[in-house]
Amino acid sequence: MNRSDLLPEPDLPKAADLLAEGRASAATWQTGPSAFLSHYATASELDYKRTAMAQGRVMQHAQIGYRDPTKSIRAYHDIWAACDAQGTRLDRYGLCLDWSMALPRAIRARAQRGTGMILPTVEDFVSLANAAPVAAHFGDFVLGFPAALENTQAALTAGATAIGNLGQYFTFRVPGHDDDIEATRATVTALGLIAAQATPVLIHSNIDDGFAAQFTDLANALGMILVERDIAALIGAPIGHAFGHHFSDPLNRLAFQQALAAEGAAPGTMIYGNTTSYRGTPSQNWAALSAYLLVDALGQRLAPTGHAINPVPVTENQRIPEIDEVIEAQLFAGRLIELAATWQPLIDPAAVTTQTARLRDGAGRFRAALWHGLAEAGIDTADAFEVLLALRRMGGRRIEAAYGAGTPDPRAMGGRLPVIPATILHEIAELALAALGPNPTATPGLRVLVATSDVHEHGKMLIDEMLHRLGATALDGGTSTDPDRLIALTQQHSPDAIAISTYNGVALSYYQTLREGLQRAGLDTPILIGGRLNQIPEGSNTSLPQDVGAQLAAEGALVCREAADLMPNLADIAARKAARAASPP
Ligand code: B12
Repeated sequence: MNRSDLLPEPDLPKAADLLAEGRASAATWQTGPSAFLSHYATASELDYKRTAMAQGRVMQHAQIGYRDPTKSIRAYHDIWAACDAQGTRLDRYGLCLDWSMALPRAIRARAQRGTGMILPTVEDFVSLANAAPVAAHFGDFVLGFPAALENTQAALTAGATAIGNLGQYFTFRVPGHDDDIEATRATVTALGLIAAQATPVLIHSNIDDGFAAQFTDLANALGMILVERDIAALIGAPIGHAFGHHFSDPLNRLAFQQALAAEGAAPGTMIYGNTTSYRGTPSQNWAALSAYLLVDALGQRLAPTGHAINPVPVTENQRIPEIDEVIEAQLFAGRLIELAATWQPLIDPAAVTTQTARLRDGAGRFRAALWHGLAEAGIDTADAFEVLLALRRMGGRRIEAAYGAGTPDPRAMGGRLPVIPATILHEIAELALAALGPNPTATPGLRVLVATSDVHEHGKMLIDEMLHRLGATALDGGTSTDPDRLIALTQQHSPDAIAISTYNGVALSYYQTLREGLQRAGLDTPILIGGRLNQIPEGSNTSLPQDVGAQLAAEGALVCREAADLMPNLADIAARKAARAASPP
């Protein structure tokens, strides 16, 4: 990799100027008071976390963000009150902004909306974050996007002292917006504002939103945390990480947490729920919840890192959870934290220590190789703007292949044999085998263009794997691919079918734009669509998206509720292709 490929622009902004601009705006934008800060007489969540760590108290995190702001405010208050009444302390809320919030107010109205919360004004941030004495964590769609500065200003005014999400900066894309220089400029300026606050404000980064979602090796995920910490040091602000979405194996979950403790990467923000293991009914998901939450509670007891633990409601794989379901999960966590103490003697410290050492060793090598590689490529490693933009443009897959801790091996998925394989890879392979069944009918010769409408790419990885096993060709349509790009790729490659995996509550509008564009281009390529087939109806202020499967089918989409639906659809497409070949027009 070299500078001219990564940063060909002659006049990039300088980090020092942007940080100075951000620092200067601290004269106007300061951390406001909040119900949380005054209730606990603390200056910031960082101080509060340090106190909890010293006391050995395990903290709790809940994720909320409904489209209807009044419902979000009600949730903010009622979840805290219900837990408080039962003696369970809810420490923090992760506030889930909608992805349209990633764009500045001036142009937000024309942005595509997802399923999350829209807070139009600074006052809306303030009203929400003061509805109960719980720390407000603005963790999504703030840092990393064109609206980073104005959303950070609003979050600070609301008294939030944890703001993110640096992980999203590296991997997320807002539909129709590809100006990465603008996103980086806004992010670095916002970081300058954060660093200049009189009270410490944590930069939050969910590593599973970032490159850890793409890496095949957990050691590299830990290494990336260390690299992001180095970047935060360039900025002069503390950083706290979240992890956990993609870790289903308890030993690795505990070892990763202990490695963070040993690296002094604490306090962290929260440990995310291992929600990829929610695949069943609510009753089955309670088992998945207990399996990850118990080890998270134990980790905080054994070596506190200040991460709050996150009991994700068991309906999360079906829909956005309701307020009473969040309360239920929190009360469950409160009791589980108490019971966790009795499990402590069952932990094998030697096994955890060995795994922790392997992780740290690999992470250290990744960190050193990545910094060395950046410098060698001609990137100014003292300039946060250059480093951030170069890493984002390299992307997780290239970074892992070039600088990963594992031994190079062209047959391995990430280009290297992982030091500690990411569990999601095994899980996808298992899902593919289960969906294919014992004797799947092969469809050799079929070429399918596979893409996602947003950042969720496990569905795509699964379909790619299944196509491969069926002898078909999976053409890479990319992740977060706009319909226009997919139309261009269809014209270029003439696939037999397009397969889309979509999760962001845009299934119908995405399909309609794609279908119309293909028609205009004179193409009638079959479109298979799966994932979360829902959408909040346009103009509706209800908080929950509605299923659009029937509408999609009525408009000609091949609706796939499960991965196994791929096979009958492919068989039909193959049969029609064979018939066309037998009797050409
Ligand atoms: C993992 C995950 C993430 C990861 C994704 C990492 C990655 N690189 O893929 C991360 C952490 C990055 C993430 C981010 C977000 N996520 Co998310 N995420 C999930 C989660 C936990 C699992 C989804 C998944 O990968 N499943 C694995 C696949 C293989 O299984 P499956 O979904 O059951 O799919 C089956 C079928 O549908 C089928 N299938 C899927 N696609 C296709 C396609 C075809 C053609 C076919 C044939 C079949 C098929 O195959 C599977 C097996 O049968 C779900 C919740 C859950 N437990 O389902 C939320 C979820 C999808 N996320 C959600 C949201 C809101 C977000 C965010 C907006 C949150 C935020 N505020 O930041 C962001 C997205 C931002 C963006 N720019 O796009 C919502 C979507 C809400 C909705 N539409 O109703 C969910 C449902 C959580 C929730 N209940 O709120 N997420």
